[in-house]
Amino acid sequence: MVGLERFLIAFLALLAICKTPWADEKLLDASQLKMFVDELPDMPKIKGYDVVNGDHVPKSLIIGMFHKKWKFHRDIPATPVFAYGTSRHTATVPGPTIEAVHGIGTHVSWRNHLPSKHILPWDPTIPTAIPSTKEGVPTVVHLHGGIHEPESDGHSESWFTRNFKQRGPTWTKKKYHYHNIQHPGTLWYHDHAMGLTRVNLLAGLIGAYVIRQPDLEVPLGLPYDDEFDRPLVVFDRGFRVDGSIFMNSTGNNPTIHPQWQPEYFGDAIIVNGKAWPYMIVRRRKYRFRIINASNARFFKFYFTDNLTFIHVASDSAYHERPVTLKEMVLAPSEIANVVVDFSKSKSNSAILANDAPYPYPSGDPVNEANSKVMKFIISTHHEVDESRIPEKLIKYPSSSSSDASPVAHTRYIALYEYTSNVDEPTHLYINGKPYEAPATEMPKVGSSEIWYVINLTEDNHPLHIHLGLFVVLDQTELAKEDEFKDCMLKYNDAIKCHVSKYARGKKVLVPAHERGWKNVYKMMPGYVTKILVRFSFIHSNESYPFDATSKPGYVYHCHILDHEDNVMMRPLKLIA
Ligand SMILES: *[C@@H]1O[C@H](CO)[C@@H](O)[C@H](O)[C@H]1NC(C)=O
Ligand SMILES: *[C@@H]1O[C@H](CO)[C@@H](O)[C@H](O)[C@H]1NC(C)=O
Ligand SMILES: *[C@@H]1O[C@H](CO)[C@@H](O)[C@H](O)[C@H]1NC(C)=O
Ligand SMILES: *[C@@H]1O[C@H](CO)[C@@H](O)[C@H](O)[C@H]1NC(C)=O
Ligand SMILES: CC(=O)N[C@H]1CO[C@H](CO)[C@@H](O)[C@@H]1O
Ligand SMILES: [Cu+2]
Repeated sequence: MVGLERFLIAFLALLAICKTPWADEKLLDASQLKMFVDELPDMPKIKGYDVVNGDHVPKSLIIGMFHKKWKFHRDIPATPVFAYGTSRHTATVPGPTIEAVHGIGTHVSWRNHLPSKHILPWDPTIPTAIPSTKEGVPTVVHLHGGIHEPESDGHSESWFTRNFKQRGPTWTKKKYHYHNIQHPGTLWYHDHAMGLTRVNLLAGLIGAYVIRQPDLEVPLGLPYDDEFDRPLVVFDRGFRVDGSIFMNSTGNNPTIHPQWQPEYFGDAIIVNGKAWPYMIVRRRKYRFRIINASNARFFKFYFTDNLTFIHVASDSAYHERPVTLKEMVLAPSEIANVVVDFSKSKSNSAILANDAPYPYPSGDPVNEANSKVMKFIISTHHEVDESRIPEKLIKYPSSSSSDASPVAHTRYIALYEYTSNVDEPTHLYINGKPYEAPATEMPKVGSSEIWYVINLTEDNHPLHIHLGLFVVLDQTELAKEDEFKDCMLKYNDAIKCHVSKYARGKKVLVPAHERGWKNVYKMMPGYVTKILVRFSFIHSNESYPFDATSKPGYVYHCHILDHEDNVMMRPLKLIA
């Protein structure tokens, strides 16, 4: 072979192996994508029960996590994702919607079929699940809003890799048991592995779960069947031109945490796995179970024409009465159940839009791309709509402070953010404690507690408590907050720092549609939010049919996933 040919072959080989980093990182400009070109998908439905001789009986499901490609938009090349499904072929992003029936247990064997390496950059310097072999993607599934045993709660350290080859320190079993004996409502399942929650959800490990109680819900008259009662799983993503999900692999403090960034935002708004989809609707009422599955983006939803949201449930529980809203703010992992009556529209289409600044509430305003969510194309045909909005929904006892069960304990939960010498966040802690510090929140099974959540940071943190449900009682601004913060940074003790002396500023009313039982709430910066947390069912006085005190216990955390991972999460240990 002559020298020139050799040189050329070597040169071409080199070109093939070293794509320029610039080409790799070339980002897709979301504002160049055409909106409303893909139809809203309906995710596959899986029944979490069997029917034998007309009766509902428990069922066992096997749901896997698969590495595959997913089309997020007509003009975005297929994207490598991690997806839940009964097979690789049927796996979707979000995953299948699991439909359970009140009182009938669902058993799920969650199977990890993921490759040896993650598709997104993760940061080994924050407390993270790392298999001893350094091979495999740790995963563990949490059913958000579920009332079930600790062994099936998807504890962050109960992770496992492909074929259960490697298992986390608190791993106990392969098959999870969801009792489904709580009140009916909308839940969602998602990954919860230590330090990897943000990347595992970004990769696609998300899905809806609905508990239905027909004898209680059908008489309400709300839209309730497959066609008119639909989950909308909303999240934001950024992409590269090759279709892959873009996540910045350089941290904001690269010398401390090479990759971790405090909040992930993408410009493309995805609903049920499609960017800015459209949905053809009939001129009648629909019910949407809107699940905010973003890492950090808050949404403030409104319609561009005069349609309203009739809010019937938030998070997992129905309200006492419907609340009509022109706009509604949804924090990460908050759930809104709304009815939209398209017969009220004067036109043939309506755009669901968003105008929440990011980070919320004091960040950048929305742009053309992330200000639109989806489009509804409304049939011109007028029809008879048998569904209705009842005046009264469901009243749970003790949903206000006056008729609550006696309060067994009062706790102060302070949220801290720490910054580096360049004033960039390095990590966030609850009560100044790392996740590994022994549990300090140890409520009694069946008890109610008052928690004062004190936000000492500049962000709004959606706090999520596993197992328990809570009612937001009030939100009070901290006066002379700098003085109070100085004291807290020194002593980390709200009583010693006289929190009651400072919590005497402006009171912010809890919006009507957020006064019911919740499992996530937005903790306003500079405010003390007082919540009543209940560690028992809200619909009955029966005790849990499982041992809530068993290992590995539960957790509570901020639901901005990037905060939760580093490490705005603490153990929650129930005691007898
Ligand atoms: C990634 O993050 C780094 C550090 O915060 C920043 O300097 C850089 O501009 C980011 N890159 C992109 C493409 O956003
Ligand atoms: C969704 O939740 C994320 C994080 O919890 C939050 O930042 C975002 O604003 C929420 N978006 C909507 C539309 O509710
Ligand atoms: C929306 O309602 C307002 C008043 O409530 C009215 O002025 C406006 O014309 C309405 N717009 C449409 C598109 O119906
Ligand atoms: C639980 O018991 C209390 C008092 O014993 C009662 O007021 C309340 O209505 C009961 N709740 C339910 C759901 O039965
Ligand atoms: C008590 C306290 O420090 N609160 C902080 C909460 O957030 C605001 C910003 O919205 C800060 O200015 C406060 O310092
Ligand atoms: Cu947070």
